[in-house]
Amino acid sequence: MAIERTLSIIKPDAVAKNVIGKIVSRFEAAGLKIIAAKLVQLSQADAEQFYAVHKERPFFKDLVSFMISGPVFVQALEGEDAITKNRDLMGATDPKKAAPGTIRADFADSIDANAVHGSDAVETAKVEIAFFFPELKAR
Ligand code: RTP
Ligand code: MG
Repeated sequence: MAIERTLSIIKPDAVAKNVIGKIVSRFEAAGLKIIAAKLVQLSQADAEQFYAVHKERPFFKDLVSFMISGPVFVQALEGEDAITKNRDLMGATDPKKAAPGTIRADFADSIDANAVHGSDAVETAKVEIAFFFPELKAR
């Protein structure tokens, strides 16, 4: 299996619940290393650019307003099979459908306030990591 990098965002709902540490512990326990991290308040333009792939979707406006409703904790994670591993730890987008023991099952309230974001492919991970951590040397 390949060493990969992925972008994780702990969304405003989870930051507000004070569970950054609990979520980060799950990444660490799964062998994912944090190679960059910061707490940031996204602007509307940041959130619109970050989620640009969804701009024609009906939920886009709500997604952007939610993502700027408070600070987010952004991390670049590195490890074996990091993209899939992170998506497995996160669970399904809708917490009602997320498997027990996943981050979304344990910490998310709704499909909008769903605790975490994770890159979904090698190419998107590259773009998303460069968006938040342009200083990180590409591997
Ligand atoms: P993310 O990008 O945040 O990691 O989430 P994801 O891959 O599991 O889901 P995605 O399809 O990329 O959607 C991005 C975010 O938009 C919100 N969403 N709402 N109301 C809806 O039907 C709906 N569908 C998606 C979710 O907050 C999702 O995380
Ligand atoms: Mg997605």
